[in-house]
Amino acid sequence: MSSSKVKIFYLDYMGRAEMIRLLFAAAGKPFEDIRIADQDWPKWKPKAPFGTVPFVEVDGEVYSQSIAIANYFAKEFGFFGKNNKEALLVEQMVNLIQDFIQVSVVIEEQQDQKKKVGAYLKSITQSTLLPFFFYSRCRQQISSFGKHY
Ligand SMILES: N[C@@H](CCC(=O)N[C@@H](CS)C(=O)NCC(=O)O)C(=O)O
Repeated sequence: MSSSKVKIFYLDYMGRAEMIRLLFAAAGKPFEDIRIADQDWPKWKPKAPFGTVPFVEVDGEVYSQSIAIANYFAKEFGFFGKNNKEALLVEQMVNLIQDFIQVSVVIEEQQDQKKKVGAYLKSITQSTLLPFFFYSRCRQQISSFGKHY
């Protein structure tokens, strides 16, 4: 891996590729950051193993699925914990972030502004994830105001 040539293919924003780019930055390893313009994506799609981005090329071989890619490089760079228990903690956070991504994708995919607001409201009132985080965040804020709250 140390001398591998790596290309990361994604669209021109952070999205699902950023954690892979960040792993390389944290490890101080070089990679080619290939950012595909939205309008060019249809032309690239057939080159992607599963028709999606991100995908990576490592020494001429192509691989897909953001989590599989990130886990692979995290292990290669020594960021996946020292034992299985630490790996569990790493994967726990990765899966939590995936849950947030799922919620945000549903909201962001709405083109209609009213539907977008509706999807947002639904996510904060009906999913368990966001209320849980808002609640713990609010509780943290409120308790920092002092003992009377
Ligand atoms: N499970 C896949 C999901 C990949 C995915 O849905 N990528 C989106 C961009 S975030 C995509 O390729 N959209 C374009 C398309 O499906 O044609 C992963 O984590 O890599």
